[in-house]
Amino acid sequence: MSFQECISCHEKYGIDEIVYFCRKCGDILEIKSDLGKAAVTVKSVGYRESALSVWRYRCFMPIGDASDVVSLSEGGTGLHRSERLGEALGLSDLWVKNEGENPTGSFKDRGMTVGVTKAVELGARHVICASTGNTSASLAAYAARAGIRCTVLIPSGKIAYGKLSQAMIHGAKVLQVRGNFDEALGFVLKLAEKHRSIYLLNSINPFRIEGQKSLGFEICEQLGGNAPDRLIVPVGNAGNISAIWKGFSEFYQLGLISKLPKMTGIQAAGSAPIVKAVKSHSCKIVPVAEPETVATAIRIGAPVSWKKAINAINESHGTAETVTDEEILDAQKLLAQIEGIFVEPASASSIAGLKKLVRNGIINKNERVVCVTTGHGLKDPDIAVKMGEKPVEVDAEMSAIENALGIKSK
Ligand code: AN7
Repeated sequence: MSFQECISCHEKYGIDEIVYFCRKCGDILEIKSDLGKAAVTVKSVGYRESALSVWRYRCFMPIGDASDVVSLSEGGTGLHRSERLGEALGLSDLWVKNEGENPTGSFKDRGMTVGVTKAVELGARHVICASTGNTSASLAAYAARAGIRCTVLIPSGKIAYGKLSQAMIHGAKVLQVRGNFDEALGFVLKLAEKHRSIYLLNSINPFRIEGQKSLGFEICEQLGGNAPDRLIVPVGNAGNISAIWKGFSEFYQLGLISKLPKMTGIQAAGSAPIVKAVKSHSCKIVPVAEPETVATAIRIGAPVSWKKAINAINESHGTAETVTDEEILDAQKLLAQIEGIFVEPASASSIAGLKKLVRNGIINKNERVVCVTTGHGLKDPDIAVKMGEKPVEVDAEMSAIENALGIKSK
């Protein structure tokens, strides 16, 4: 049987208990998976023949056998060999795992399909989250799919338009809090404690992390049963890096991979409490009161899963690095123009971080590196329009068009 466990004092809680923080010490929880069941299932024909997706890994998920899954076909995203980008950065074996290919355009769908399935299993009729945008877009879609009420709290005026449009069209109640993400999260945590019928689906909810660990599973399978040497991922609230590490670790425990990758987290320079802690060898973060970055998705000053993230980085002998807004936007353009992969600014921070770490000699040129790009570029069209070459307006005449293209008329 799987159960929930406090990451600090190891107090245990039942798998169906609604508890967000340890009642003994106040720290966050994680799921201890029953890997015995998974060990048997992964050897079966059914497993081998199932398509790559989050629910291929149902045997790793703490969901009851009788539960109907709330799904929009998540996971199974492309792992793209990126030779041209590798050449530009001086790397021989570079891959991009493009999570923008998920149903609502970000990796959050991996967590939400499991989180909302669990919510329905527990009888919840109203789900809530605070969000810099993608979490709210995803929760709104899965709540609509499940036919339950959804409320999202977002920081006012600071979320990308594509994400806001998703939460709105899926019928979520959208509250724009006059404050930043960290303040909005503070409110939803209190609300879920106070009103027990409202189920909280921020990444503090360990069932979300369970869904997101499938990102690590998929990468190993797409590389023919091997982990890469290094995994690079943008870090905001730090749920994803923790989840991917849990995925690699579980595959390792089952002998499905023979080594573990160096986990490498990238934060925006104006919002980098985890990088600061890692670089100063501290086992504690100092929250950033006023986080700032063009990558609004990761504009988070007090990441909830910081302890899990620092543990993943240290245990895997990985590292963490900051990137400036300028480096992020340059990387976004580079990836779009030489690989055809359009990602939002936060996602491009993994590419920008890679570039910096190669330049600084931290990453070896022959390492097999996987960069996770976490969200689709269309999430934030304003930035892309600002960054790209402006359209040239021409008269509706052949000669004007040829002229603009610098082609001689025949
Ligand atoms: C594109 O939507 O936190 O470190 O509220 O949207 O797991 O938080 C988004 C985070 C990276 C950081 N890339 O992941 C939210 C939210 C994109 C994101 C992150 C987010 P975590």
